[in-house]
Amino acid sequence: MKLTVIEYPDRKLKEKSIRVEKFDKELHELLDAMYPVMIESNGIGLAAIQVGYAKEVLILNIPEEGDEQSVENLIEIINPIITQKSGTTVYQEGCLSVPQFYEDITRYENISLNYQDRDGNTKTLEADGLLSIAIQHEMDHLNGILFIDKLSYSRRKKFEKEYKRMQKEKKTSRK
Ligand code: QAP
Ligand code: CO
Repeated sequence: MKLTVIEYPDRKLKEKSIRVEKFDKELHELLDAMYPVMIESNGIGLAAIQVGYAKEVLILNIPEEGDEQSVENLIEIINPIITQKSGTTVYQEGCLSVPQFYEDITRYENISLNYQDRDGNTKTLEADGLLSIAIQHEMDHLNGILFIDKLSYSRRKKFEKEYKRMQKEKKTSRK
């Protein structure tokens, strides 16, 4: 299974993902293929829709001290539901599907969620800090929402202008 990251403004990213019902080999192959794509693109989170699969699947790998990522910290989350949320926090977010652009986004500071692992076992998780932000960012992808959709009108305009200029630069620098 060869996967590539879909980039804005691809309309696929607006699709709403569907609950996973079968915890089978196909799901495991998707999860196994998503991990190297995330690591090789220097990501800390990736939702299945970003590689073209509209399923409620996301993976996270929050770096430790020294920005090191370890497979031991890989979290695979399927069919997540937030059960509690509190506080607010602001973080300069980015997204593998919106390369080279970062903006401050407000999220809940603490969340609790229920989800399933790759074998369908029900799990609960309490998250704060970067993990909490990353989960909320990836769960937005499951609803077809990108972090740039949360910007004010003027910031969004600034983004569209910068992003278009960057796409043009990319094209002309391609050999
Ligand atoms: C989502 O984002 C996230 O533009 C994961 O050139 C964002 O992994 C979670 C990335 C903020 C928590 C806080 C973005 C890599 C990676 C880029 C990512 C880029 C290279 C984004
Ligand atoms: Co993203």
